[in-house]
Amino acid sequence: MRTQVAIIGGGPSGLMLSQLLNRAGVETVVLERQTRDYVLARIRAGVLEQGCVDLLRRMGCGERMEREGIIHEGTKLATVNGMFRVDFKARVGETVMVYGQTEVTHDLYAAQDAIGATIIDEAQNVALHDVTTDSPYVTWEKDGCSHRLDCLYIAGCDGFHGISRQSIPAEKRTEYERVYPFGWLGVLSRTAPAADELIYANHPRGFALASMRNPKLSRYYIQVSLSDKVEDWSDQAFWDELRRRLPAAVAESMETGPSIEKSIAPLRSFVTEPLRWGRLFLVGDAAHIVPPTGAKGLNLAASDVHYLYEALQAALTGDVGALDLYSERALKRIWGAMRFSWWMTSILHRFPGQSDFDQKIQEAELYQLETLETAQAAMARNYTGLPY
Ligand code: RFL
Ligand code: PHB
Repeated sequence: MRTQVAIIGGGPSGLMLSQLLNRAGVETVVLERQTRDYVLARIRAGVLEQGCVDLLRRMGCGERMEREGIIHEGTKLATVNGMFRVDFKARVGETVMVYGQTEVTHDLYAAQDAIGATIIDEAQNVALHDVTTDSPYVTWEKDGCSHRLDCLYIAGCDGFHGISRQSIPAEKRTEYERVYPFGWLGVLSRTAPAADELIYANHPRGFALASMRNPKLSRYYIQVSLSDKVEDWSDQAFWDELRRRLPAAVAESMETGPSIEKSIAPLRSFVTEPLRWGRLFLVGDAAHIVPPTGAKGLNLAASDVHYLYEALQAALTGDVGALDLYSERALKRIWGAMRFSWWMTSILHRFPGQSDFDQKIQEAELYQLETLETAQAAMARNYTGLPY
């Protein structure tokens, strides 16, 4: 089998890249380890930046998002002293779109099917070969048979635990990492959202977030200890704890119900550099992880895809030098989102062993955000998305 661009991973990064390239007449093959049902059942991101929204529109995946997505012009932040709002529209003239990653992935698969793109699921033992030569290839197994795909370029879109990054010799990459000493317990429930906008809460018992998917589907998170297991948290225990951490007026009127998904995610900041090794390019979570506090993971995947798409298109029409710029261009934006996600995480969570000094600094950060338009503008600029 032969193609122009082999794409490892059929998550949002891989599907977005495949969709853009196919529409530009470039041949691709996507290799996904899991079944499509498995990929579509994952509950993850909920907030899309304008840049991501525009990219999805440009690739012909904006129709349902336009109809069902909810535009948010600001967000709320809560502390024990009360709740305040950061108005994105007023501060920087931008908004975000609340539309779940599950829906985005669904729309991308539908669009890929409609144009007849090749997506091979349940591809086991994917391996990359001759990546530093002019004729790289990929092998995998499916249904007991071995397969080979020859290509010009490989896009590693296989997430944090994929094989693409691991295929780069350790001495050729530099990794930067911060692991946070807590996790997020997330619950999805068929209930009306607690408020009309997201609420990020800093509370002495730990961080809480009230988010949503649509007017009948809510998504909530609370900071938990890394040793906690999902089984430790009954629905009742979750709702009780969430109520304690949200402002009283919100907690009192909040609708609760059975959880339809419940999971714990650790929090990590991670970047590998560079994003290129020979003809392999890393994209999205394969290259970097942000803690979810800034809602940046999926949005960074979208900007990586945008940069790599432009570089591949240029390379395939004769300007091979464009590929040299991908890593540098993408990393500039990645580090911007790294900083913002780290900052949001550090001002909103309770850290084990946090000193009184640390506590006072956190309060001062939140007070500035509440009272200074310039601080709000900086947050709004970053939350709605740095320019591409
Ligand atoms: P994904 O989604 O992990 O997809 C990678 C795909 O590659 C497949 N794969 C392989 N395929 C073939 N061979 C192999 N060896 C393979 N190994 C893996 C996997 O099965 C998978 O299908 O990475 P991608 O495409 O780069 O997309 C990244 C996003 O999924 C991620 O950044 C976001 O979900 C992060 N995130 C959020 N991002 C936002 O922009 N806004 C948010 O509000 C937001 N909230 C979140 C989040 C992530 C969370 N969790 C659980 C990590 C909230 C949470 C709780
Ligand atoms: C979500 O709705 O899943 C969500 C929203 C905002 C975040 C993280 C997750 O910062």
